[in-house]
Amino acid sequence: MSEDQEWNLPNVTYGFIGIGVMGFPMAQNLRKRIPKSAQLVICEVVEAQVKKFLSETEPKDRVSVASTPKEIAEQCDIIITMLPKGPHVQEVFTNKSTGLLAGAPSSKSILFMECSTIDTLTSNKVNDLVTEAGHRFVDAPVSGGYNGAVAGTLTFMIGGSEELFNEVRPLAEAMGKKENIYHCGKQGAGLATKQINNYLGFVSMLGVSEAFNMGRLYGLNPKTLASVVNVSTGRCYNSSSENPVKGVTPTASASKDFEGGFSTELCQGVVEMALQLGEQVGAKSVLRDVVLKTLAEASEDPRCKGKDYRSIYLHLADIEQNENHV
Ligand SMILES: *[C@@H]1O[C@H](CO)[C@@H](O)[C@H](O)[C@H]1NC(C)=O
Ligand SMILES: *[C@@H]1O[C@H](CO)[C@@H](O)[C@H](O)[C@H]1NC(C)=O
Ligand SMILES: CC(=O)N[C@H]1CO[C@H](CO)[C@@H](O)[C@@H]1O
Repeated sequence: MSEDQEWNLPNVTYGFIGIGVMGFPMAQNLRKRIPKSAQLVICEVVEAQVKKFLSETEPKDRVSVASTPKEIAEQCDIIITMLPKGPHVQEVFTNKSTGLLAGAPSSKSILFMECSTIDTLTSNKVNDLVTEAGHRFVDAPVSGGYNGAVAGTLTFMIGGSEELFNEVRPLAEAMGKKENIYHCGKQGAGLATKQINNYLGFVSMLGVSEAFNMGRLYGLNPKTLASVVNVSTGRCYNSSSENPVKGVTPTASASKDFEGGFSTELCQGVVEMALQLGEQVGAKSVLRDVVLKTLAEASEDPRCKGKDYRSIYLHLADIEQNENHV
């Protein structure tokens, strides 16, 4: 079996918009796995990212650059977008002079795989416009962070019809982990799933932080506490693998003083989206106000700002430094 057959991707023209922190390695992995003779057209506002991408590919790799999303739509059959926020997605799709829909010919049906983490209402709106114009759209947010994007082991949460899911699955596999490609339901369900998971992750981290701060103030050895929690009802991913007390889990972000990872501000954005979603569907939440307030405060706290969100522990414990329990 040739490599091309292995990835089962059609020999068409691919577009990738948003060559940022996540988009860059995702587009690189895509280039490696689409057929050799297929063209990849990229579009990115930050000039330096475009230069870097081109410098890391060879002419035989068939990568070209478009200056607007419109040009991408004119040339491409499958288009992936990976953008920071809802307004960027809206602009890229709907700008009357430079947007994707301005360039998408009515003579073909383009497949849009929208990987940004944005609110479901914006995604629904864009989906409606794309569908009305005779094209196809799925929301396909990812988790796994920068490292997952580089390694090609991302998790994809996909929203759209069964038929569309089957169509985008090979694309997701080219950038993610085969076992972690999920069809979450109809359009919007991928985003809802991602946001709800992040909400739960944050709430559980908050609980772990409060618990370990109580233990600290009582004078418990955090490693012993963690060992008991790990085999008891309090156990969760974050208590066992991402303990916020430095040294309890050597590979945890606490042991790197919360450098890198999923920043408090990004976490705040996604959790806010999740809670908006909860409100839209009328889900009761007793934690809502506390969670929003805590995240708003933490994202202004120098101990947490720009750091992995698990630094919420320092904010809650009101300590400057994590003691090292190695
Ligand atoms: C569309 O794009 C043009 C060119 O980038 C920009 O000047 C204009 O403000 C955009 N229009 C909207 C409605 O955002
Ligand atoms: C549980 O806690 C200990 C700390 O004693 C830690 O080393 C270990 O990795 C934790 N995780 C699991 C799954 O046991
Ligand atoms: C709050 C917290 O630590 N969340 C993490 C808990 O574990 C899940 C599972 O991997 C992570 O995705 C969350 O980020």
